[in-house]
Amino acid sequence: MSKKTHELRGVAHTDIESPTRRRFLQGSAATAALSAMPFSLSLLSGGAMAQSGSKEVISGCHWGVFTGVVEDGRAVKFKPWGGDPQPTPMLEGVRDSIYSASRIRYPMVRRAWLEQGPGADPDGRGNGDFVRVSWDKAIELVANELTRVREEYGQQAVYGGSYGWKSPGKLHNCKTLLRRMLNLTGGFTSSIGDYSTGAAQVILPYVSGSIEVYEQCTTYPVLAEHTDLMVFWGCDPRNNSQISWQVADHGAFKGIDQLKEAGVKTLCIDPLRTNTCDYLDGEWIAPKPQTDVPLMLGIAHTLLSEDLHDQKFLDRYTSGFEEFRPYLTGESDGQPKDADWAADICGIDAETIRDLARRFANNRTMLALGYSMQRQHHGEQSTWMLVTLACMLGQVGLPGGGYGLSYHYSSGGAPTHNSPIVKAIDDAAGGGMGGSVDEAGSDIMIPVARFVETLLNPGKTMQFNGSEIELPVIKLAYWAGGNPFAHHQDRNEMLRAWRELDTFIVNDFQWTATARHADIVLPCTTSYERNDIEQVGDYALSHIVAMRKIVEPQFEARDDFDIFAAIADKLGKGYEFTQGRSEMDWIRGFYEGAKIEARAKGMEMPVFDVFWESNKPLAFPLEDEQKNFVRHEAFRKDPILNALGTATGKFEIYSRAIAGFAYDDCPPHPTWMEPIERLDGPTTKYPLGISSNHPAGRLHSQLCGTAFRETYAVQNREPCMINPEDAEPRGIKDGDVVRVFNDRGQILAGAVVTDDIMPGVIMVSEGGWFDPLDPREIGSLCRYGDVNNLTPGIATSKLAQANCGQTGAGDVEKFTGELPEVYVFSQPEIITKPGTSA
Ligand SMILES: Nc1nc2c(c(=O)[nH]1)N[C@H]1C(S)=C(S)[C@@H](COP(=O)(O)OP(=O)(O)OC[C@H]3O[C@@H](n4cnc5c(=O)[nH]c(N)nc54)[C@H](O)[C@@H]3O)O[C@H]1N2
Ligand SMILES: Nc1nc2c(c(=O)[nH]1)N[C@H]1C(S)=C(S)[C@@H](COP(=O)(O)OP(=O)(O)OC[C@H]3O[C@@H](n4cnc5c(=O)[nH]c(N)nc54)[C@H](O)[C@@H]3O)O[C@H]1N2
Ligand SMILES: [Mo]
Repeated sequence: MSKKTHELRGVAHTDIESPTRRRFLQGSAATAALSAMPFSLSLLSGGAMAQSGSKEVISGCHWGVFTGVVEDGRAVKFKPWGGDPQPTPMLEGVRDSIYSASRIRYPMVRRAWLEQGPGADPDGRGNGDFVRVSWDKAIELVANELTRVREEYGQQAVYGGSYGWKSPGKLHNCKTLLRRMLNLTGGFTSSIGDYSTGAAQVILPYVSGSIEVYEQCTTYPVLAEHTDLMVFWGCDPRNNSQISWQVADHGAFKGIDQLKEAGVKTLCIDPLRTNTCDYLDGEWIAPKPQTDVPLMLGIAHTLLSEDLHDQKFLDRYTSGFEEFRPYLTGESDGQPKDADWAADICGIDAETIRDLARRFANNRTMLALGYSMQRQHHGEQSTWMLVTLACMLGQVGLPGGGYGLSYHYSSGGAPTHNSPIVKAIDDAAGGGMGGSVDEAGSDIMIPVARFVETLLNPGKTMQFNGSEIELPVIKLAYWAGGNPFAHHQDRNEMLRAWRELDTFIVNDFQWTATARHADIVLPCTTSYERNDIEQVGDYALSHIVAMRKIVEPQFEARDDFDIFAAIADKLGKGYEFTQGRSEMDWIRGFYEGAKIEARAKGMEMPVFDVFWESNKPLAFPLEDEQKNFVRHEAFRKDPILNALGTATGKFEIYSRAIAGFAYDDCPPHPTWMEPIERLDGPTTKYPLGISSNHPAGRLHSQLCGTAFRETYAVQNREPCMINPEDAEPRGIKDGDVVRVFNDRGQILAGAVVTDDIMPGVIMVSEGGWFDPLDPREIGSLCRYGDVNNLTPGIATSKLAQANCGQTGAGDVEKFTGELPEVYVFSQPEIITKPGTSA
């Protein structure tokens, strides 16, 4: 173990943590019998209050732990926490989100809806014609409308699926709070799955027995010690682990440094030269997007034909290779999936493909896969084929070998600390800390990315993962903590579908396109205007952090908790919603629960008030077992005792269950099927592949409305990466405004001409705010650059019904017309002529 690795171990990286307390926590872990030993405040207090009028408050957010510097009631700076190995520059945008021009100030109702009732002038949505109302009025409108829709159409007509990344925090989880309110007041239609791993999380239980995508990978310290070849396959931890679902620990940055230090050879298979590739001086291999399955098959074919595959592993730990083999060799369909065949499709030459197979087999190789490849038409196949490839290599369960599915996500691979789990408020459907079991729950769930299809096809039957769903009639949708007018594909199809709704209600703190397309808009607080509690690191669980309020709520913003409590109260369920507890009662309760669990693990956490006042995250120890975690090691050691959760207890390269569904778009073993469109696809009309990666300077659409946008926007438009080979013939120069288009839609964007993207592909990040030139016109030009005007709204397959955000083709031209002003980052104003919406 190198010295560096040793120093990085555990909690030793923080200069803010009190060494005394650290030793205490670690010591107590060793000697389970310590009784509660209160810490003296002097040991812990962080000097939160400086001179009058100025204070420093520690808190946490998706972007990490930080200190809010407050002067005269205003947050003037968010300083990164000293214990953060690599703070993200986005923190400055996070602070600005409190004060940005796009902040929603008051409850607002769309004029046509208010004056003429639900469903009025549905194509006027998005035209900016809102009327300010009082909170009392707004709550009453929402409560009455919920009642009306449930009475007229049934509870399923209320959609509360409300997907989105909201803000972290165990209490102010607006998505859970929305469901809590809806459950208590009469039920609703909910959603299942997510946009992130919609395909992988459905297929993996058949393949490896669990969803895997959100589970721990072999840790970075193990990789640094044992891995010869690290393959980042559409996987960019240095971009994507800037944020976490909980509070980011940024452990992936430390991990990447460990790889660098150890001199691990890295290979990046990606249409883009990624940040991770650059930083590690990695070898860059750029296949055409959406053709990784052929590339993987070409490698697999080489392994088999050169006898480099591990037959013993396949025999002992997998089932179904014999059913897959004839497909691979071409015996079953006359087409060997060899390197030459693969080269024609993916654009990597055959000799390179054969060489990859040999290098993978002759080295300790870790295949780290991102999620983009399964966010594509037939996206189930890439994940399945990657696991198959790893099984053929036979290194699964060995230190530093096999595959990992979350190295890029929330710092997967950062070792897990010995920490209790802090519980959270629940949706009241199943009892727990709130609610009673007899309340009506959500009995209909639709796959999350099929909401638009549902609106357009009520009553239709849909296949989903071996079952049939009858799509409900939906008349009211309520969103809190998500931005569907950014995250969902095929914006214009979505606009058509939205016209089916009587009522669309949104809680948010900023005027996103989603809020602009709502009928009732309720302004919520940012998480910097309320108190909460959260864990640091989704995988690392290194600390518990008090998310302390930094400033008072702006304008008339209210906490989602209070908003939903008020609606529940109007509907006679106020007490059931709050349980009579205040914000701090709930937070204290969650902490106390964790304290009990910690005690069972032999650790004594400080009493709540001491923790809360300390103004410091509470650190938990890291033990060797977790530090040296190797994924699937137990299964490899004893595949009977530690059988996988699949039908056969082994990795399934052929699935009888999937064969039983007989889906034409999801065969029973990994298979290459052409997507509806791709770069150089046989039936693709447009010349360029469109990628829509997760943005380097945002969390999806979050922060797009802040000053941080200026660090990357081009003439105030979303950047569009394009290779010089594609830019030159089109007369496009770096910094030009371009129009990107296909048959589904059109957007403006700002050209970034660069060799970091392969020829034939352009990249516009997801999450740019939708800003239609004429909101009434479907197909109108988006002024800012919402890439989901261009992506297809189709499902990956009947198995997962997941989204295909990373599928698409189109073209680009230099924009020569008069450049329209971008409206979407300011307060709404009436975009069509006044009066036309009324
Ligand atoms: N083309 C394409 N599309 C994609 C993707 C892609 O790769 N390509 N990726 C997909 C993926 S993986 C995801 S996860 C989705 C992300 O889609 P979303 O999760 O919908 O995106 P966010 O921008 O995070 O939206 C969160 C919203 O919640 C609001 N919010 C934050 N905190 C609070 C709060 O406390 N209360 C309330 N009421 N609101 C709050 C924010 O202001 C913001 O408007 O996008 C998907 N869409
Ligand atoms: N900074 C930042 N980090 C984030 C997020 C964010 O919005 N901003 N979002 C978070 C969320 S919710 C999620 S789900 C994850 C998403 O994690 P991912 O889905 O893995 O992220 P993407 O950015 O879509 O794609 C990752 C890489 O895949 C490459 N890629 C795209 N298409 C292909 C392909 O066909 N083949 C190959 N080989 N590579 C391809 C892209 O060029 C990119 O480098 O990220 C998380 N992290
Ligand atoms: Mo995601």
